[in-house]
Amino acid sequence: MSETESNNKMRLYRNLASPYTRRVRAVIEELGLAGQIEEVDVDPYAAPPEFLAINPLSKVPVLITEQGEALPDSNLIISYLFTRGHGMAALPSGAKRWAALRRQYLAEGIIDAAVASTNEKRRPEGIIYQVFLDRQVAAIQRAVARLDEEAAELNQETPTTVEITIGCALGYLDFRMPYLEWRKGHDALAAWYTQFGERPSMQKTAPQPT
Ligand SMILES: N[C@@H](CCC(=O)N[C@@H](CS)C(=O)NCC(=O)O)C(=O)O
Repeated sequence: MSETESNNKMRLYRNLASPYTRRVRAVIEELGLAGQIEEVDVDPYAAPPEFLAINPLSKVPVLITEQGEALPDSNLIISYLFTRGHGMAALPSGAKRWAALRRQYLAEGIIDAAVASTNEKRRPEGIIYQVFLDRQVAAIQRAVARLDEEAAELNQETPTTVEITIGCALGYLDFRMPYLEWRKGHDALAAWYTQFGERPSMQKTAPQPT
């Protein structure tokens, strides 16, 4: 069956350990779009041929739109989902917008560094590059410290993509790098996350080993 012949639902290719997938799935929950999207598990590292036909980069998440367009990136997908549902706060305007987007970018950077570390640690022991791992940890720690300084700026009741991304980044640290103990010395961010993590969108998308 081709993408366009399907039942007009959107389709999300996902991996339940992936923090990029989680951002998208949490937004789907917040926007009330779950009933319009069929989810399909894929292991991007196994690069199955039918998935490569959808995304030559072999990365998840990928959203197939109702028109059969394959969107291969979490930010691209989230932009598309915002045209399909309502219920999340828009980013602030003016100067606050750039501060908010900067925080989101820091959280994306935490995710990138933590995923890169996880992949590096999967190499055969002799070729794991410790200098690279140390650099990722340092970047994560500095970014967590910055977000902690700015925790008062984070919304609790009406999340934007900024809060969703920060929640997914911190959840991924708990999942893959708990030994970093990111909460230590970051009381404000830890307190924000404890409450934010209770949201159904966060609870339903908690990372799972795959
Ligand atoms: N920029 C992409 C990154 C997606 C990404 O790197 N996903 C990882 C899973 S956590 C993946 O599929 N990796 C497979 C690979 O790199 O071969 C996004 O935001 O969606």
